[in-house]
Amino acid sequence: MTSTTASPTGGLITFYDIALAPPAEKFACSPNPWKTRYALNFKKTPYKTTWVPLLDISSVRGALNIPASRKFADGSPYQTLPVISDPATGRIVGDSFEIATYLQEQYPSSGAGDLFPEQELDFVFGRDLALFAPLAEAKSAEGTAAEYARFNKNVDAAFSAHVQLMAHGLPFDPAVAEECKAAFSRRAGMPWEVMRISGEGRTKLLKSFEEALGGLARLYERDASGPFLMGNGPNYADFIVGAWLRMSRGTLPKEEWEALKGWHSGVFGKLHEALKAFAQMD
Ligand SMILES: N[C@@H](CCC(=O)N[C@@H](CS)C(=O)NCC(=O)O)C(=O)O
Repeated sequence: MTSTTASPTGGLITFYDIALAPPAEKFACSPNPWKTRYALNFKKTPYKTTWVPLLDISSVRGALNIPASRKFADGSPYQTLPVISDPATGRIVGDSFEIATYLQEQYPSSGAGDLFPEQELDFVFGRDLALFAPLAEAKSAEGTAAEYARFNKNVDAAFSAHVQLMAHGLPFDPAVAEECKAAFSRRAGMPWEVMRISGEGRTKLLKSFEEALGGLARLYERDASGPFLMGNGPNYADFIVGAWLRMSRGTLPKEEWEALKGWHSGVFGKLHEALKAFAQMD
């Protein structure tokens, strides 16, 4: 478990999200923190956001004394956000999936209710990924949450396989942009400029992205009333997809984001629009 317990004190939950270009609220597009923001807003659990600059994540998370939730391919710890710290219980939780299961267990009937209603989430992205840091397994998932954990991993994989379309669109803080690019290049083991994809390669990868999202779109077509997987109310599975749509919106060139919203009968555009009701920031 990527969590720890301190003494309960009372007060608001602190939610740690990644600050990219200022103002942080405008450019927030990190998918895992977005999953948490959607979940917190759904649960209506009062919280305040601490914006952590990308290059400060290791020191901020390190000071919270929780283990890393991911590892780099060489086995060394990869310090990530989101993290929440809940003074009502003293719990500090440092993995988006574990945060969602924590909120459900701790605040079962708060806000809009159940984050994990029972449903089949049979979306599989079968391709092997050569990522600089393998995707994390959610260890704590049991019961209905286990189905969501599998879904989380497959959705993460489908989007991560196409993240090269997004990397050069990341809205870095101009004051530290060069350091951020250098950090990403180091991890990926290639110069920043080599990570850029354009021309025919880009057209092919976009096509692959659209196809990869086809299986996901079919789940959205199950309940034609939409815009969410189970009709007119969202659950954590919608937040997983919606969080990656936030990343796509924040990093893809405008015309590609507009196209994505229209793929597969517009299910993703409609989902993104409907999730705005759960996207408020403090
Ligand atoms: N398994 C973790 C993964 C978190 C994760 O990968 N976070 C990314 C942002 S979406 C991060 O913190 N990246 C920081 C960096 O790349 O330096 C979770 O679900 O919370």
